[in-house]
Amino acid sequence: MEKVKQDGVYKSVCPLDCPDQCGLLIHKKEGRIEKIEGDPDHPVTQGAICNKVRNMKERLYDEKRLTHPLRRTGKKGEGAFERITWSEAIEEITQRWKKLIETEGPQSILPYSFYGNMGNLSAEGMGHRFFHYMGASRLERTICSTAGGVGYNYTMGSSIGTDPEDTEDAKLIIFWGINAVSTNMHQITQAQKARKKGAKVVVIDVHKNQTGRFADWFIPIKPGTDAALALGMMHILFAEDLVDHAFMKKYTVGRDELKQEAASYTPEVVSAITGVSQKDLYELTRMYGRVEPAFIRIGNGIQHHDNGGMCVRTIACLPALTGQWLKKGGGAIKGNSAVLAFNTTAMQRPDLLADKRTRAINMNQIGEALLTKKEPAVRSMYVYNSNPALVAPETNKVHQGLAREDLFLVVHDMFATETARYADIVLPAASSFESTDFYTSYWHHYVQMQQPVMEPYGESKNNAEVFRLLAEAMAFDEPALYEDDEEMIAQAFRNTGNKSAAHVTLGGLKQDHYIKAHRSDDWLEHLATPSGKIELFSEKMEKAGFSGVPTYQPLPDVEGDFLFIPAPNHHFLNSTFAHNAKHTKLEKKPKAFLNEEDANVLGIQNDDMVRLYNARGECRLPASVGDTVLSGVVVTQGLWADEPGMARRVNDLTPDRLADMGGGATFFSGRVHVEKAKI
Ligand SMILES: Nc1nc2c(c(=O)[nH]1)N[C@H]1C(S)=C(S)[C@@H](COP(=O)(O)OP(=O)(O)OC[C@H]3O[C@@H](n4cnc5c(=O)[nH]c(N)nc54)[C@H](O)[C@@H]3O)O[C@H]1N2
Ligand SMILES: Nc1nc2c(c(=O)[nH]1)N[C@H]1C(S)=C(S)[C@@H](COP(=O)(O)OP(=O)(O)OC[C@H]3O[C@@H](n4cnc5c(=O)[nH]c(N)nc54)[C@H](O)[C@@H]3O)O[C@H]1N2
Ligand code: SF4
Ligand SMILES: [Mo]
Repeated sequence: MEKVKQDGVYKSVCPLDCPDQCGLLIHKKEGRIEKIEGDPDHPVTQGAICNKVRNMKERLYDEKRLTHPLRRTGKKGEGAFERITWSEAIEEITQRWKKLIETEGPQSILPYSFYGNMGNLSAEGMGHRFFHYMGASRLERTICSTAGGVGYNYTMGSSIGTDPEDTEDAKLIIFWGINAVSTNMHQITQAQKARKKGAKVVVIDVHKNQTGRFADWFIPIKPGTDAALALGMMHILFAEDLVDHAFMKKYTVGRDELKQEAASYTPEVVSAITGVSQKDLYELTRMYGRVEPAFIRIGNGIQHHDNGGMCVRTIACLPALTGQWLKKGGGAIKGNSAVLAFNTTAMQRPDLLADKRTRAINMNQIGEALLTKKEPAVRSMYVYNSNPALVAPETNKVHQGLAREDLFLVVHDMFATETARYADIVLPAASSFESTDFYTSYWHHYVQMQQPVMEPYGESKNNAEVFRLLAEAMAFDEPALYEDDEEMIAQAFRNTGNKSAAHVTLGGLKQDHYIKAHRSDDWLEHLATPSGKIELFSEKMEKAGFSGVPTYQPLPDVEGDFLFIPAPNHHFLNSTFAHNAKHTKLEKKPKAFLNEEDANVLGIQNDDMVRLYNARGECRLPASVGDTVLSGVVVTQGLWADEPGMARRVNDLTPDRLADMGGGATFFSGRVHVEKAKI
């Protein structure tokens, strides 16, 4: 293992679940990290980082950080614990698991994890091997972008799009359902460069937030109606012959079917559905049809809806109609992870799972899974890299499930999160800066390596280390469970089946730090769709029970008067930083954005406390009244820490219905009632 770096300045990488995956410089003095800044040598992020991570030091050395294992002494959820040693913790966990495996079978144990640390060893590595070998229930990791991912793949074959470094050459940039000023700041930097060269920036969103304010033209839209807008654009593109026939002939299948479908989406129909005026629809479409290169940044917001998969599948067709994929900087990005695809099979070793029929539980319905006790009941859960008590839909249900007396809960985290409060055993997690790992961005095309730059904080250990200890105590006799970090990284880049990353090796990463994938110039000719082309019509979709051509499906109209969009905020990253004083101070306070017409009707003024409620629960937040949202819409920002007496857990209100594709989450398709709070 590499020795921890001593005083000096070291290259590092941001571990957070953020597309930018910035290169960092860590300044170490007298054994402590004294400053974190951007690395000017990183080809894409070029030394600029967000405020969150500039203040990351406060989080790494926060006095609330866990330093040693804990055992619960009070009631579940109370947060009363006593200190125990690592060997006591490992012994207790494995004794309980051995017994459960004997009496109820390994599927009574469920790992629950996400990308709290995007390192691939952390999130895609030993945990998978360990639980596969055990035969535990599997987790469908669907909370973030699967609906849109599946939808995009129906059109384009895989998660591949424009190289973001080229987008400064675009002349039209559309941010579609993405709050990029907060969530993808270097795409904004590219837009600024493009703008200096004459580009126009359009933002299509349900909330005029920082990104809407950055736009040259902000187009407000009714939530969940974007597929109709895209179809309306296609209608006009075909009608006015603004399409690129030669491109479509060579690179697509299904243009006649699409043209026919789009015919019914007249400007009149589309305007009524979306709330976008016919005039604006024509103007947007003609701009998109005539200005090139035109680039669309497809965000996560449009796919956290019941119809989110189809929505992304539909928008992803637009660049093919106008041939933008061949213009440098044109096209679209939903994600780019296929460009850096590594050998996940070698990392996760699904072959270790003896029973291939082992059940899988959708993480979006974790509350339901804990409460309904489908056979075999989940009797133990091991949570790492995630905080389901705050981030999952229908958190009221999740809390009830976590409070079950017969659930043996282990939480491995850097902080005593809302989830950890229910744990029987809490394990302290080492941060990414205390670990070895490799990072592949899902936006830019670079892979980076992290080597330890900080001593483990207290007794904390990283994810892989804990799984090795657990494997030993379980007496698991499988060499793959004991491999070291560097061996695993080396394996990740062997036999990847991905030519773009064929030159990436462990040695190379150690030496060069930033390695770019080489996407072949003719990538558009070898897409991973069944036809190898861009599929405007998809037989595969028909077989899966969808319409083969893009189509618009309205959101279900149930549960409340207002569509409720609980989006992320600027200074937190999901619930990460929500517990850190510095970041909450910067973010100030949660707000519920309301349209002033609605507020007038309800007698609500700026800063009044409002009560948002539906059959699932309620929240109380200060109102922000204005014209940033359309009438009939309420937007909040951020997953705020759950403090006693403060009803601000927005996910108490969100539905655990699944999206149309990939079992994705529908965070933004819920509805609420709104009233002035009586306090
Ligand atoms: N600061 C910060 N950065 C983050 C995160 C964070 O929490 N904070 N989270 C990270 C993660 S895990 C992810 S997945 C990404 C997500 O980042 P984004 O891709 O930006 O996605 P969201 O922020 O979920 O939603 C984006 C926008 O979609 C809008 N929206 C919601 N519904 C609709 C709709 O029906 N139509 C349209 N047109 N717009 C709609 C919302 O108002 C919001 O402005 O950001 C990452 N980066
Ligand atoms: N209302 C609403 N809810 C949402 C969203 C939304 O837009 N609106 N966004 C959704 C999306 S897109 C996502 S991706 C999910 C994200 O949900 P989560 O993946 O749960 O993200 P975080 O809340 O950031 O929690 C990550 C946890 O991992 C811990 N952690 C960090 N590094 C390590 C490590 O190395 N080891 C271990 N063991 N733990 C570590 C952190 O301390 C933190 O507690 O939230 C979803 N929830
Ligand atoms: S959170 Fe995103 S923008 Fe901020 S430093 Fe990390 S990768 Fe860069
Ligand atoms: Mo996400």
